[in-house]
Amino acid sequence: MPFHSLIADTVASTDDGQDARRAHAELALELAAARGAFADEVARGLALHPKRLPPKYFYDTLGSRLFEAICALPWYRITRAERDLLARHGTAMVAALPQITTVIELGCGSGEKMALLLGCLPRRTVPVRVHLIDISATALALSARAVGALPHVSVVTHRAPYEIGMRQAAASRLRHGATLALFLGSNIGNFDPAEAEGFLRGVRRMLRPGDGLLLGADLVKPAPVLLHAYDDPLGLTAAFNKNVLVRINRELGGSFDLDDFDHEARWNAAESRVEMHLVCRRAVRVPITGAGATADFDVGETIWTESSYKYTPASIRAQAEHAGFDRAEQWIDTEAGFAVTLFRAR
Ligand code: AVJ
Repeated sequence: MPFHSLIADTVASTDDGQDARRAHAELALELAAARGAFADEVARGLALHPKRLPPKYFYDTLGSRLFEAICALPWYRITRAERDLLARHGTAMVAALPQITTVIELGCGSGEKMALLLGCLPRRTVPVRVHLIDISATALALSARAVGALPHVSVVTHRAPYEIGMRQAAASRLRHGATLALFLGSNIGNFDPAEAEGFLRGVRRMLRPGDGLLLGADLVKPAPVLLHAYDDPLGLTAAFNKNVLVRINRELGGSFDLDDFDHEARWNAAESRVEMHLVCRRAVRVPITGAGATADFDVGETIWTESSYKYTPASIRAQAEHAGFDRAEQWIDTEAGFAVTLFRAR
């Protein structure tokens, strides 16, 4: 994707306002930084011990499609469990807030869940403004299509990291009515505890007292079950993991040989997280010209590409309450081990 079309995407989709020119300049800077950040984060992450890459870079076009496919695997139950909870209890979830005029989804995926919840809103004649925030153009396009087709709904897409998207959405939010923020799919699992707290505080700052946050989180379950979800017998998760190397090769002139790396999922019980790694099978030197870096690997050395923290119903509540939310209600699929919790901004 050429850089100028990144800017055009975002500008075209931000709220029309008098500040469009200033917004354009700011966005150009922010997106230039975001673009350069991939090279920087790759160079920095591969210089760490253990080597690390941020999971947000999984989601190029192919990565987003691989993730969608993972969500259909029998061993990966997060998406279906959450969808079932929303389908069964969506009406109660949205009824817990006063009239909702704004819904903001952080990491929108396919838009299916958003569409489901919007369908649960009472008085469907009141216009609802939907903000979709995602770094994946594919996810935004899918989501905007699903949500934009609904009556009385207007969609604003923000192709941006969470923090930037939240700032844009908050700046252009409607004055009247309540806002419901959605952070679903256990996306919170990618954050370590300190990051999760910082993120939740950021969401809280974007909201006003009485606004809601609907948070989906995967629960701790037996290790073999967790490992099957992150190392599936069809090899989709392995492909999803290795795709980040494909992306580095393509976008940053990397020279990873995919055959040198194996996918591995580990359950770290002490930290309550599933870790995904790419394990190097032999000693290799990998130049990445576009990042101005060379990564040297020993046999068995890994790149730690993702953490998926697993929660308990109580640990979810504790964390959000610590960040300035009151809990309204919690819905749990005990069989799949998944919880959706509604918090209210204090
Ligand atoms: C999208 C971050 C929730 O951690 O379960 C799926 C991503 N990684 N399989 C997760 C993922 C491997 C997923 N999240």
